[in-house]
Amino acid sequence: MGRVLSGIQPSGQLTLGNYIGAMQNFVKLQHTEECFFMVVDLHAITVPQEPANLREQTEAVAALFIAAGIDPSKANVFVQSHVPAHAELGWLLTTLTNMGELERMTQFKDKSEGKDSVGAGLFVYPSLMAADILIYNSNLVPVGEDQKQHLELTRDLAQRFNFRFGEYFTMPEPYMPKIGARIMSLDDASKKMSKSSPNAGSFIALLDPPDVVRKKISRATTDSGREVKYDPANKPEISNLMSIYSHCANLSMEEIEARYEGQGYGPFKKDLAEHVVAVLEPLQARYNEIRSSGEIHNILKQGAERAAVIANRTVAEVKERMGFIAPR
Ligand code: ATP
Ligand code: LTN
Repeated sequence: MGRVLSGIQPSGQLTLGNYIGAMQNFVKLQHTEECFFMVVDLHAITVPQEPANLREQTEAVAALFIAAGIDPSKANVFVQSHVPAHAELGWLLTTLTNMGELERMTQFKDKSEGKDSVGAGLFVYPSLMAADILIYNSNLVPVGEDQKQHLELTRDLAQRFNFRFGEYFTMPEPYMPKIGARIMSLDDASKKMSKSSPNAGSFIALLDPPDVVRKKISRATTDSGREVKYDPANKPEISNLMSIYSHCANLSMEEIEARYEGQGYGPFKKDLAEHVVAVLEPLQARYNEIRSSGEIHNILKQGAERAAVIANRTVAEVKERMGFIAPR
C-alpha cells in the first residue's frame, strides 16, 4: 500500500476542474492506498482572504470532499492548520529552497502578475506544499496538470535533503487523469478553469444549481464549425467540453464523436449539461446533508489526530538530522 496526499485551497467555490483534475482520483485512490486529503488553509492565505469567507470555505471544501465520495473511514480528511507540523516542516524546507527555484514557478508568476504588492507567502508557497507531501513520505500526489512544476520542486527538495542529511524522504510522483488534467475556462480555452476567476460564467462550480449549469454550458464558447471531434490543437473549446462529457458520462472520445456525428453542437451541449447535472445533483444533496448535520467537525478532528502522529514523527526526525537539539 502506498501513501497518497493532496490538498485543495479554500479560496473560493470548487469547480468541475478541481473535481475532474483532482477529486475524482482522490475517491479512486482511497480504495487501495493510505490517503491524506487536506483543506490547505495556510496556502489559501497567501492571497488576502476575509476571515468569514475563509471559515465558510474551509468547512465547505471539507464537506465537498465527503460529498464527492471520500469515505472518512478509509481516508484521512483534515485541515492543514490543524496539524501545525506542516508549517514547521514548511519553514525547514524553505531554508533549503533557492530564490531562483521559486522565481521560476509559473503559478507564482501568474498570481503575482500586474500586482503592486505581492506577499512573501505567495513566493514561498511551494516549499510549504513540498512539506505537505514529504511529511507523510507520500509516493503519489493526485493533482491537476498545473501542479506538476511544484511536484518537481518537491522532488528536488527531497533529493537535496537526502543528500545533505542522509536518505530519508520518498520521491513523490504526480498522479493525473489521462484526459481532464487541465480543464479549460468555458469562455476562453487558452486559460485554465479557475475558481478565483472574476467571471462566474467561465467555470462550473460544484454547487451551481442545475439551471445555472445549463445556462453556462449553453453559453460556453465554441468554434464556428459543427463537428463534434476531439482535436485539442485545432478545436480547443469543443475538445474541452468533450473532456468534461467523457468524465461525467463515462464515455470515450470515440463514443462521444459517434453519438453526435452530423448533429452539430446544439444536441451535444444539451446532453452535456444533463450529464453534468446528473453528477452534481446527488453530490449537492449529500453536501447539504453533511453541512446541516455538523458531523464534518468530528471527521476533521479524527483526521487531524491520525495525521499528526505521522507528521510529528517526521518533523522530529528531520530536526534531529539537521542538528536541532530536543528539549530534555
Ligand atoms: P485557483 O484556480 O483559484 O488558482 P486552483 O483551483 O488551481 O485555484 P486548488 O483549489 O488548490 O487551486 O486546486 C486543487 C486541485 O485541483 C489541484 O490539484 C489542481 O491541480 C486541480 N485543478 C484546479 N483547476 C483545475 C483545472 N482547471 N483542471 C484540472 N485540475 C484542476
Ligand atoms: N498548490 C496546490 C494546493 C496544494 C497541494 C498540496 C496539492 C497545497 N499543498 C499538497 C497537492 C499536495 C494548488 O494550488 N492547487
